[in-house]
Amino acid sequence: MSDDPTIFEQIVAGEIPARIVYETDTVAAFLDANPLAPGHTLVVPKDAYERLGELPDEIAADVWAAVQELTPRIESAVDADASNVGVNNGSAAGQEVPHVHVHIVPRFEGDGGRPIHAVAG
Ligand code: DGP
Repeated sequence: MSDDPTIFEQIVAGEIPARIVYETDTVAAFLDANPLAPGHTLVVPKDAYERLGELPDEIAADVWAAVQELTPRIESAVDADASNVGVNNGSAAGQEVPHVHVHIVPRFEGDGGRPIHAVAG
């Protein structure tokens, strides 16, 4: 694996602009640059781990706590009815950025989107 900082480390460091919506010592969240829906947000550990299985337990807990806190807040902010919450874990699953990130994608009644179990269908 490369030692070059990931795009998301550069965002966390303030080297690449992003709309940061949440930050703690260990976790950040910012709006996705290529949103699938209004409010599409990415939650990341500040340190770069490529795969979910590499996350230390305490960091995984911090990431999930952020996802739990942010999901209803984002739904409320964009007046969504629901959300898809998911991780593309590895390139064969569509992971493009090698830094764990949880997608929170707001969903709206009748938006025509597919459920997460149909993404590979
Ligand atoms: P994935 O395919 O799961 O690795 O999703 C990567 C997401 O990251 C994709 O939805 C677009 C987003 N993304 C890529 N580069 C940037 C960036 O520089 N800034 C922001 N805000 N999002 C980015």
